[in-house]
Amino acid sequence: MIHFITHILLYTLSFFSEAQNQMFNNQNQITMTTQNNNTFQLPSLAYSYDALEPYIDARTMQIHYEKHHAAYTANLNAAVQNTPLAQQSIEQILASVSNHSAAVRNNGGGYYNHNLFWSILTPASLSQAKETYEIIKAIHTEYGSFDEFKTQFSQAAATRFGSGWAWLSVDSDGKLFVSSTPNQDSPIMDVVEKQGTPVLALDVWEHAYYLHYQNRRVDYVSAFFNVINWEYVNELYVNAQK
Ligand code: MN3
Repeated sequence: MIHFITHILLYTLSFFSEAQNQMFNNQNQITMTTQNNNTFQLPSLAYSYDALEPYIDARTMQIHYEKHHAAYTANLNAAVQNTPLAQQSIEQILASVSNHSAAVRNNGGGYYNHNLFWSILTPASLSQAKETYEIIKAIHTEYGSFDEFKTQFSQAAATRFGSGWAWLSVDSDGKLFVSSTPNQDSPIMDVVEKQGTPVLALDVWEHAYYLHYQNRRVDYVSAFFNVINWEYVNELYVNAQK
């Protein structure tokens, strides 16, 4: 009898924790694009600070999220407060960013880019580029091989002078393209050379890697490929095709 009760209890607990994870994930996705009371919220992370070790270290993650991302969020809120922008989504704001202040461009970009960056990362044990994913099929079609895509993306990340980002995005014809942007600019902004919907992002600001990698940006870029959440990148790719 006790054995039976223990069994039921364990089953109930595992069900509850599954439901909680689901809730956590959903919340994470929702906060990416919405606001509460016209205030942009720092999204919750779906993993702990040390979950991406040894590729991205816990101290870098903590400072990056709690200090850098939190500052972009606070500064964005300050920049849009009491303006019509406070009623818009971050995607809407950035799509017409050429009309807005440098504070909106830099902090709005910083807010959006980091939201995306955290969501496309996952512990190495869960990082799987499955051949059945539409995004992986498209990478093969577009670049000939996964390795060729990796080379082009890594080159974009390595050669971005100073601070910025490397991207894989979907253009208006539904095709993939690799690009890089300076500072906190992003492919969804109307100020970049080529606009698109980003599905993969890599932060190459020194604050993203210097504690662990110092000047070795190339090693950080290569490590990044171990902690990509391809399942979610695939979801973004499929949505971008609609
Ligand atoms: Mn950053």
